[in-house]
Amino acid sequence: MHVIRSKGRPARKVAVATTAALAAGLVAYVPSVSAAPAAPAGEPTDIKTISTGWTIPWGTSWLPDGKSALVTERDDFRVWSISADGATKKQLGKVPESQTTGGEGGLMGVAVDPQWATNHYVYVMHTSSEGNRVARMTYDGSSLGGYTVLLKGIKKAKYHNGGRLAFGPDGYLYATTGDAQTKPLAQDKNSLNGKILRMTRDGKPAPGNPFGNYVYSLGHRNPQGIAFDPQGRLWEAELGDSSKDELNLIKPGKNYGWPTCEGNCDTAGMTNPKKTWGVAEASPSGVAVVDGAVYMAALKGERMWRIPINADNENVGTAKAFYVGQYGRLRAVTAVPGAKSLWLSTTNADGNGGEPDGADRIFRVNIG
Ligand SMILES: [Ca+2]
Repeated sequence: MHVIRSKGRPARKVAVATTAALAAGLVAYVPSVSAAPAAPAGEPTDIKTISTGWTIPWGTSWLPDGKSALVTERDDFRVWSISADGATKKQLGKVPESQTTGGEGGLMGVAVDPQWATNHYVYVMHTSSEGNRVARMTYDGSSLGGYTVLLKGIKKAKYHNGGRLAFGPDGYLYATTGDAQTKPLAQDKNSLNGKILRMTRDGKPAPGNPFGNYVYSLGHRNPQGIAFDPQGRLWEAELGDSSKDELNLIKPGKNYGWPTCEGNCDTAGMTNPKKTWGVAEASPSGVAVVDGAVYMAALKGERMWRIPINADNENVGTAKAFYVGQYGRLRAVTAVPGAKSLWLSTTNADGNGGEPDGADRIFRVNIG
């Protein structure tokens, strides 16, 4: 059974005392100037809105100089530039040959080339008429152009389109692809679906890939965020079906289980996740690594998870949730270059969130 993961969003929890309750002396009045308790070291200390007026901002990628970032909007295929302080927002253009899937497809991930200063390349993953594509464009600091298809023929579906892009420390581009609601594709090494792919800047399979094609890892249902830690390890968040979402540590050629396994299992040849969650408390999308932890944005779970990781072993620590129910569906989380900070964005203006166009926003979260 395909489970549509995002319906029935509960009402926001309102964290302020009512006037009536205050008047009745039922709750203590806490002056707004009082200091909040200090956050433990390495945890988020404060969050503030830096940009509003967005409609399903799906992907974020920083320019290497850290002065601005690119942000995609899923359903109108726009790419924006936004300054590091959030004050300046400029529409750069639309990604050509894009369309939605009436569900989760559209303009999804974006990755700025680490060598952008010399090649001006940016990469997007988007849905088109024949399926999902990875495409390369040029952005010279003022406008977006030069659309070149790097990889097409990734099957699309209403749901399970994957869609996130990231450059590895090896200089290759990684992309997550969903099973396009066709489960066996995830186990087919010759299919582009249900995979993490690894390719060159020109869209060729990267040298050293485990099966001699684009496939880097397999057995994924709807892999979402990917992020590398300072040790060069690749962490991935994945939407399970009806029971378990996953945080995986990705290694080349490994099989992450779907559809044989969802969450942990004992099947030979399948690699178990490092952490699982019930789908109501997660349904993850983006991930980022900052200061010894993976941060994972949750859609249905309406929270941001912090999962401690270790530099010298593959164990993960106890996950802790932040902002539960406060801001709605959280989609992208991105490390801010040169700072112990994150950008975090909502997608409440989609069919699942039910809020009007323009209702989404981007936050900056500082880490203590
Ligand atoms: Ca799995």
